[in-house]
Amino acid sequence: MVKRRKLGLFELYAKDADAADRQVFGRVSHPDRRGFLKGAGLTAMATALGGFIPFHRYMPAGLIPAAIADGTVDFTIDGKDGLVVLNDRPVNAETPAHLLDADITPIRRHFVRNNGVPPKDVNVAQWTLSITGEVDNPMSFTIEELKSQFEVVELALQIECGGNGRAGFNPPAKGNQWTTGAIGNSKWTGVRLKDVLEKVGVKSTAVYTGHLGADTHLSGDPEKAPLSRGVTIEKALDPHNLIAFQQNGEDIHPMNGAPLRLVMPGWPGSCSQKWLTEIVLADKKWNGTKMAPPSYSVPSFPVQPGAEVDDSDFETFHSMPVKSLITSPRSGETLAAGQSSLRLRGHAWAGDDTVTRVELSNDFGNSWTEATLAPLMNPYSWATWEGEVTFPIHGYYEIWARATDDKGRVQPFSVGWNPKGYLNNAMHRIAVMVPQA
Ligand SMILES: Nc1nc2c(c(=O)[nH]1)N[C@H]1C(S)=C(S)[C@@H](COP(=O)(O)O)O[C@H]1N2
Ligand SMILES: [Mo]
Repeated sequence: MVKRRKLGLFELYAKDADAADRQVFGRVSHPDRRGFLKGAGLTAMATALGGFIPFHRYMPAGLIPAAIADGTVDFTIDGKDGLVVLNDRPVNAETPAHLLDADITPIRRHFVRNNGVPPKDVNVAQWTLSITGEVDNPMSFTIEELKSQFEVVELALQIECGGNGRAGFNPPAKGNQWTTGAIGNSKWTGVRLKDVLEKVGVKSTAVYTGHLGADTHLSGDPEKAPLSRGVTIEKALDPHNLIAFQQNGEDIHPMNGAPLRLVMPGWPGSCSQKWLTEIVLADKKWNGTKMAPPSYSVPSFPVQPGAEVDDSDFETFHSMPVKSLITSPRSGETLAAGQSSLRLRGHAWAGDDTVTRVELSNDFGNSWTEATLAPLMNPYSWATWEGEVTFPIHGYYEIWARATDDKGRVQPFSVGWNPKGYLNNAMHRIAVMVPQA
């Protein structure tokens, strides 16, 4: 059973009470923490508590109001809406399935997966991207130069974290407990990575890329990169990889990599370097942070749940597996009295491959009805599907969705365990109550 974790208030306040005040109530009352909550922060607190607080002027900052002290809080990220925060340092937040209903994921609904601390005070005009390593002419480009020297394209592209679905593994795997929401399909505007690589000249010795970004390590150590992944040169030269400077026609959200990021759809999201500053072409597999097993790797043979696996028995995975999501209705709906059928909608995707079919079941997988797939906006976009199920009698139902890819692979009921909790493409299910007529 997947569980959704919000940040506990005490956990939040214990880490950094000032930051907690800011997150929960929008402002810090006083830097030395002896002050009192005022203005917008007070208004936010009163709203959260459901009314005016007569003695607010005596209420110490950093005090967790008793009314919500045993609760959890939706830690808010400016410009994001409805995301469930799994961690606040580094910031990691996923999107509930019903908020991913749009064909194009709005910026405010695109999940956030950070391994470190995003850069502050980004200077867009001075931002440069260097291409180095096994190239004929190492070069640097400002964002303006990228825009003027290469064709600018816009594509709807899925980015899915390799650990999406991790919460479904038992025994649990360490790391962010993503349920289903580490997936997004925004429209990205940028230039093709392929065009830029061809301009600098790819040497025949180049077999791998390495990606570097401007975020910093949680430890503060400037020598350490929080994440630096790469892909095979064949994948890098796919014309659907973008060096992107816009998301849905607007500036990229700061947490999604502004002002410049890679979007490498199909492979784990970690390949899509945010705050991109440099791409190195290497003559062997890139050795940046989180390239080596067990990161983004699974055992090369099935293992018993909970088993210890030697690093040498891991393989780095590439394309993400076929998967689907039910985005409408949201789980837990009760139908109107007398309603005996339900229309459903969602999306499906299959890494580097193509979704050919989506099916729905309301009898725990005993029988299936086929949904209709809308045409793809472009390769590597997710596909939107629509379908209908009918209910023979009142009661509790689960609706399961499963997608099939063009290689005939079908989503499983559950996936084999792996130590780091990657690649969980088990079927998505929602609960529906059908009342007595
Ligand atoms: N520089 C940098 N790029 C990064 C990351 C990071 O921590 N630092 N996280 C990666 C991971 S693991 C994922 S899944 C995607 C998530 O992209 P998003 O946060 O825009 O949804 O960004 C990738 N790019
Ligand atoms: Mo990720």
